[in-house]
Amino acid sequence: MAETILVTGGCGFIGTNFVRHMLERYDYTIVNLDKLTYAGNLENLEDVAGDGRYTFVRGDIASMADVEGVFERPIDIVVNFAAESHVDRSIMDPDAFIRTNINGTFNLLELARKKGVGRFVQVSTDEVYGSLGESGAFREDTPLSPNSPYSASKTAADILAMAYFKTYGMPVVITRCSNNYGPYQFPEKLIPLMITNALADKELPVYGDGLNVRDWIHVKDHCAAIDLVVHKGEEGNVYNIGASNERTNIDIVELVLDILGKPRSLIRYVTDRPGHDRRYAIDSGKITERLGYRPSVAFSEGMRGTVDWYVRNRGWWERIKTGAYLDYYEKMYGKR
Ligand code: NAD
Ligand code: TDX
Repeated sequence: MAETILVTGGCGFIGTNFVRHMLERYDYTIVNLDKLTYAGNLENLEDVAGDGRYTFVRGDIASMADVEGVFERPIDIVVNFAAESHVDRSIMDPDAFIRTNINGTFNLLELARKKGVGRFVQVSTDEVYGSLGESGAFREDTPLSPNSPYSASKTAADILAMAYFKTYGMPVVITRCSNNYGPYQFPEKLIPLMITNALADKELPVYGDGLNVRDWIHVKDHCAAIDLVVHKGEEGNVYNIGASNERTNIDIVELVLDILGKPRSLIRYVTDRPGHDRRYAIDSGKITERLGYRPSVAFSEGMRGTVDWYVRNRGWWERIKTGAYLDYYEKMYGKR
């Protein structure tokens, strides 16, 4: 019988792309456990909902009962994407970040340990390393130094996962990726927020001086790297994932405006994010050398394709940018 992968958070941005990536390439049975928070959208996987190899289970990783329920079926591999993922929300209201990112990961580790799961991939982030100065890049041995409630909660989960490897010999592997972009990203994050605001001729809010640097990777390359880690990653190891595309935020915003043929006058500089990390850069040398990872999407093409996706899928983001989203937007940007 084909092995079963439990993907958590499969209705979010990266999880959606990963479920599709795996179904297209392999014969695994995939169980997607997702709470359907504001960031989870069943519409993202409508096209695979009828695939006999795919099952959706609505549930909360922070509820032990929900996790026990999903583990009633045999699970061979866990890939844990489920998280509260937006730094600004973690600053406004950290509670859910602690619950989901820490307690939720703990519940999954516990059940995976009891059931003897063969592989546990904890999808983490480069933000656990904190902020860089003008030079250098994060390596796997860079000390952990998170600065936001979001990154602190992800760091706690990483440390817990590694303790399960050291104490119980659990087959844990951790991935730490840089900033993703691509289709299905929720329009609270920089790139989709700027694309969708520009398409609606709304102001583009740039924090601080716009010179913070992020290292961008197309979500396809992130999914391909996780695929490698699922199949070839060595237990007890951390793998950084990136694509060597450092850009200032203002460069990104101007690129979006240029692709769409919209005026620079839409840009508005706003009050900075508290504790705003200045620069991220990923050294992917380890995964490249040990697992043969190579990013395949050139940044300029990836950005054009992404902008094009939001142009073609206007209904997708217009349905999101209503109700609770508008309340969030007003709270976050109204008086900024
Ligand atoms: P997202 O916010 O788009 O999606 C998160 C998904 O998790 C949603 O479907 C949501 O409904 C689900 N979820 C949230 N709380 C849950 C809970 N308690 N129980 C079950 N499901 C729950 O996030 P994303 O951008 O796709 O990120 C996925 C993972 O990748 C996260 O762990 C994040 O930390 C990590 N990551 C993201 C990036 C990035 O640039 N987006 C970069 C590196 C790592
Ligand atoms: O309106 C905005 N204006 C702005 O200037 C927003 C939403 C963001 N920014 C800036 C802040 C950051 O310097 O853009 C940069 C990117 O911001 P986000 O898209 O919020 O991403 P970031 O804070 O870098 O975190 C992301 O990368 C690592 C993801 O959200 C995390 O889930 C991932 O772990």
